This record gives sequence, C-alpha cells and structure tokens, in this order.
Amino acid sequence: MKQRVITKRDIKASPLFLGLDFSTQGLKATLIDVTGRVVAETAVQFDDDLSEFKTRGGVHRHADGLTVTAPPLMWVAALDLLLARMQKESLPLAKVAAISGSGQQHGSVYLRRGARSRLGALDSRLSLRDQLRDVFSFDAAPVWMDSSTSRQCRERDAALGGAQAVAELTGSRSYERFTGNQIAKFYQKHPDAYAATEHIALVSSFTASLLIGNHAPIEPGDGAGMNLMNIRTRRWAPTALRCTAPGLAKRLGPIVPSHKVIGHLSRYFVDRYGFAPKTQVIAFSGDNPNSLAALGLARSGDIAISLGTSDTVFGALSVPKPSAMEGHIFGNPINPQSYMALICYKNGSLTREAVRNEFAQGSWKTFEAALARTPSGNGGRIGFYFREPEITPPVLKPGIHRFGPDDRPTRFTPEQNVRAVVEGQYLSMRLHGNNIGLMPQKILATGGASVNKSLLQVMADVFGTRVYVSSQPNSASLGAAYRALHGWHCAHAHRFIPFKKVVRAASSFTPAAEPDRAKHCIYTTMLKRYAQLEKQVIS
Ligand code: 5FX
Repeated sequence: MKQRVITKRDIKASPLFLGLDFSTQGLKATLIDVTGRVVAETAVQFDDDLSEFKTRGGVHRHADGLTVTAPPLMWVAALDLLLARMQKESLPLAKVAAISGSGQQHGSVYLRRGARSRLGALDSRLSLRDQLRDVFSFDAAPVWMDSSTSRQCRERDAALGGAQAVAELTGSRSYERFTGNQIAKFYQKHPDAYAATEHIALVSSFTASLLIGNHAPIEPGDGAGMNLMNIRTRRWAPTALRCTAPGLAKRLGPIVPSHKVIGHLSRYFVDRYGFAPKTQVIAFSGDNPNSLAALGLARSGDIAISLGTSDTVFGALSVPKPSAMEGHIFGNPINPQSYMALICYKNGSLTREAVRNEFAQGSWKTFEAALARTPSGNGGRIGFYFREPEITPPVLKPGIHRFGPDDRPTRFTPEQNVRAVVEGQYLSMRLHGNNIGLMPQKILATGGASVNKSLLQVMADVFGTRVYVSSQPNSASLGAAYRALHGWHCAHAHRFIPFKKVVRAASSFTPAAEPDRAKHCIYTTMLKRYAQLEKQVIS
C-alpha cells in the first residue's frame, strides 16, 4: 500500500485531536492541535454535574466496606454533557481528526445481549442516556477501589500455580481490583446475568464503544490490568480465562495495538455535535498508560515519579520483570514492543503532610529547614511511615516504625522524623522499582509535591540520577490527545511511527536537581538495611 506523509496542506487544514479521560471523579476533555499544543480543556464532575446518580467521589461504597462500584449509565450521561458543553463553548468539533481516550483502570462494564445493535443504531435526537439505560446486565460497575475479591484471587493463584506464576503470566500477581477477579466474582454471584452478558468491557473500551457505535477492542496498556492477558504475547492467556468464567474470550473481544484506529465516529456524534464523519477513533487505554504518553516516556530508563495523594513510580521497560511482591507490568501504549512498569503507594503526600504537621509545625519551610539541617542517611536512622494500609509493600495494618543505626527500634527527634519519611519513601521506590526492572537513567518528577526543591534533591541523591520537572501536567486526557495524534499519523503512514517523532511537545523537561555522588553511595549502602528492616516490619 502506498505511504502517505503528512503534508503542509494537511497542517494548514489544522486538524485537532481530542483526548477524553474518564477518571474516578469526572470526565475531562483536552483538545490539541497538530503540534501538540493545548487548544481547550472542558470537564464534567460526576458528583456535582450528575448528582442524581448520588456518587461520592464518583463512586458508591457498599456496606461491606470492600465493594466499590460506579453506575455505568453515569459515564454515558457524562459524555453527552461534556460534548454539549464543548459545543456551547463553540469549539470547532468539525476539525477533530481523531479521538482517543483514557479510563480509570481495572473497572468493568457488563453489557447484555442486544447491546451491540443498540450501540450501532443511536438516534441523534435522543440522549445516549435515554437510549442506553437498559443495555447493562449489571448496573453497578466494579471499579479499581474495590477490594472484595480476595477469594477469587486465591482461586486464581491456586489454578495458575501461585502468585509468582500469575505475575509471570499476566504482569501482576492477583489483585482484588484487577478485572479478571471481578469478572470471576460476577460470574459466581450472578450466573444468570453472566449468561445474558454479550460483552464485558473496561471503562476505557466501554467509553470508546459509545463513540464507534460498536463493542470496542481492548489494548495492551489497559488489558494488562486484568490478570487475564499474557503480558509477553499481548493476547488473552487461555489458562487465565478458563479459571475465571466460561465463554470469556468471546465476551472480551480482541486485543489490538494501542495506536490502532478502531473505527470512525458514529453518526450520532456527527449529527448531534457536528463532528466530521471521517473522525477516527484510536483505541482507548488506562489512565496510567495515558499519563506515560503525556510525559512521552518511550525509552527504558526514563521514569516518572508522581508525588500526589498517592505516589506512583512508572516508566517504560524493554524487558518485563514481573514480581509477586510489588508493582505491575502493563503494555506500553506508545511503543508496541515495550512495556511499562508501575508501582503505586498509598502513603504519599498525605503521609508527608502528616509528618510535616506533627514535626515541622505544619510548615513546608520548617520541613525544608529540617531536611537541610540533617545529614544524608540520617546518621543510619531508618523510618517506615504507614499511616494508611500500603500497597507496596503489602501492609494491612497501619503503623510507624523507627530504627536506629543498630537496627533496634528507637525514637527520633522531629528533624530526624522529617528526613526519615522522605528518605524512606525514595528508598522504597528505588528498592521496589529495581525489583520490577525500573533502573532510572533520568527521572521526571510530577504531581503537586514536585514543586518542593528539597524533596527533589533527596530524590536525585537516593537514585543517583538527575531529576527533571516538566512544563506539562501529568494528565491522562493530554496523554490520550497525544495518542489520538500519534494514531492518526500511524494510520496515514500505514505503519508504526515512533511516538516522539510526531509528539514533540511531550518532551519539554527542565533539570531540577543534580545527584551528589558521595550522598548516593550512602543511600546505596543503606538500601540493603532498608530492605531487611522492611521485611521485618511487614512480616
Ligand atoms: C492502577 O493500578 C490503579 O488502580 C489506579 O491508578 C487507577 O487506574 C486509578 F484510576
């Protein structure tokens, strides 16, 4: 087939690219131009804008304290509301050449028999919500905050040869929030509803299906968050499907590359909102894979540390190193040969803030002064601050543990507590990141706390790596817009084009901290003790 290169005429026609992010709390749209520049952003908040669904933080928490779901019809209604807002803002939707999207990971949507034909025959005079209210075989979609499937996780481990075997096959050990375990629970609790289910989608693929008017395929970035996909072949793993529920392969549909055009925008959106009929829809992915795309992390060795409510460490990886102890390996949404690794910590900013409040008079200035006054390595003191149950390492019972240089429990001065919480968090990221193959050569710090220079200096010293900050926010909707642009270029060229070639805007990083070699050596020595003490604390 003849290759078509993007010409000056194409650029003059100035197509736009739309990224949609269905996060836990709301739906956000980012519109960019062909250079990657942000043209407009629009958002809908589920709790406030769709209050009739009675969610808090976008979810329903059930009485058992473990089950957390969201009404899928709310996501349907949010899409109409968002597009109507964009239309009201007179945004040139007719110029959108391609759309991609992002969804909170792991959540699942169950569609009953007949749903496909309903999606394909939408009437633009009626709302999506009115036409799709009864397409679900389960009107409570389990989301990533759900932890009600421990039994199904143990069953998966037993069927597949243990936690490490599950990790080797699917990229992660069995996690309660992972979709396969949620599907197993649905099948076991509601066998009749399962039998009546025509298709099971992720939040990402479900929202893509609304746009193309058909069931949408899953891609390897989000597909890896299910405990069902073979992480190396990027296909469903038959043994993992078999121990989940019968007839699952046909209900899940295919897995396609992340940059693939999965269809064109359905007539509904063309007639109702004025999009062009040729608008391409590129496979939707999860929020973390899309954040990776927003930062353009295509190469092994580039990692991002997001210092937010929860801290996350993620990066591209060429050789997967799954671990039953920590982290996840997902498909890399911007490089089909590569992977991404992700570690998620619950004790992030809120834990740093709690230490600041208790030991630094609630002031970041005092906190920074305490860091400046204490030596790197804290005189051999090591602290573990689990104010919340932790994911990495797995800790159910919150607690604070302080050890002196002789590895015995001890008390710290306020200043020592400040240094211990910061050093402990980065030592943990280095330890567990290395365990799943994240060997940073360059760190990009993002998230609210990345404005704090002294935190970035300790980060550079612990990892022995230069730390950069980005002018781009760590935003999944921006990543989705970049992926729309990338997928559009690949489709025009009829081949895969390296992401960085077409999305140059994603690489504006500025250096923020240089590592000090002597301090880095102190942390390297300390890491072995940290690992041993961590084992002691969690056992
Ligand atoms: C990742 O594994 C997670 O569970 C979360 O980051 C969700 O994707 C949040 F939406």
